[in-house]
Amino acid sequence: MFDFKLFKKNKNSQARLGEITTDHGKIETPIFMPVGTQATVKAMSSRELKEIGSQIILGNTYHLYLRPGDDLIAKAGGLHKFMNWDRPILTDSGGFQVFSLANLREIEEEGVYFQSHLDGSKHFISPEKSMQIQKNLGSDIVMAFDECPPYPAEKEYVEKSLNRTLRWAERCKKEMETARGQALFGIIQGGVYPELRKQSVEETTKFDFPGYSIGGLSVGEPKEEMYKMLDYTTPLMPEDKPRYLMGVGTPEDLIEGIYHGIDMFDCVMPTRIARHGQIFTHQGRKTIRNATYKEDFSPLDSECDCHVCQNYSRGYVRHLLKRNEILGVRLTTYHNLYFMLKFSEEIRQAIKDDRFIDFREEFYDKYELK
Ligand code: PRF
Ligand code: ZN
Repeated sequence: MFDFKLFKKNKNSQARLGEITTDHGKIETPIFMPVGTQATVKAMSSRELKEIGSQIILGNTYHLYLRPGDDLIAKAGGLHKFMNWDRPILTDSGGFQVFSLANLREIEEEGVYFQSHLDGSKHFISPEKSMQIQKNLGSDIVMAFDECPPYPAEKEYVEKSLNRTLRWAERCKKEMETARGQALFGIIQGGVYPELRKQSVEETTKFDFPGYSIGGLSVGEPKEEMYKMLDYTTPLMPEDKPRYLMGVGTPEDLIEGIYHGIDMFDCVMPTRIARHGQIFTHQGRKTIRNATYKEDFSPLDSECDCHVCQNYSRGYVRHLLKRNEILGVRLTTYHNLYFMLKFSEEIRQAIKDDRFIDFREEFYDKYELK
């Protein structure tokens, strides 16, 4: 079971309001998806994830295949059961992680040979293998096995890679024919070359996937370049399918992505910076570890109504972080994820009320960009 309904389109931008239905429930879009690489959103229990309103989380083929192994997770009854998460899960295919983490990778037509970033052991992942792993995990949304070229990369290389990704997409689709209740998303590549993005959209959509993601962005190119590519690419994509911008998800990226018609985002940033003592506020990012906050007994963000902001002060959280107390990281993670989810909800409400453009303006007026 997989369905996408488009409820509303914003008049003065490409922002959209929609809803995805999966076997594990519905997802309102636009949405931010917390990242749970190792079958856990770091520092968050599934009860807390529900408490802050997470509708869908992300898992990673590459990491779970290496440890604890997808066969073990299958034995446990799938990833949902293994990690006690009964709402939707999206899994990335491993392609991107192999390219960014593994050592000595070798890309061939058949698939990718690589050595584990953990112990150097040798492995091979093909489109078929990635699909088999994701079938074992039992995620609701499965990503095609693609190649994400680095930035910068020669146009010739990006084109070659793009065509291989297309041939891999076909193999992924074939392998998923036997899967039930799992929707396979195609991935648009093409680097920062408009003609290649266009070709990728045209060829990938021929497979009629239930959803499409934009990959290969936020890989080191300037932000302006990423927004330019979005501006060019999303209007070429089918209106009636969800659009997912992979690995992108700061507050400002959400605003700009949604402005350009993106429905789904994921990013490790909110949880990663939380572990380094940084928090989101309506005024921008703040490093709560800094001495400035030593005697600050106000909430992390005075405009946030999360459990942490209602009950703990900046000074206290700073003390916990400085002492490396486990609770410190739990509290900053909880707040940062709540911030992203509440922010998504406010954007959905703004689209509903026909005031997305005003909302965007108000955000930039207040939020200090670094
Ligand atoms: N492909 C896949 N996963 C990804 C990316 C990609 O291009 C990116 C790029 N931002 C993040 N995660 N499969
Ligand atoms: Zn808060």
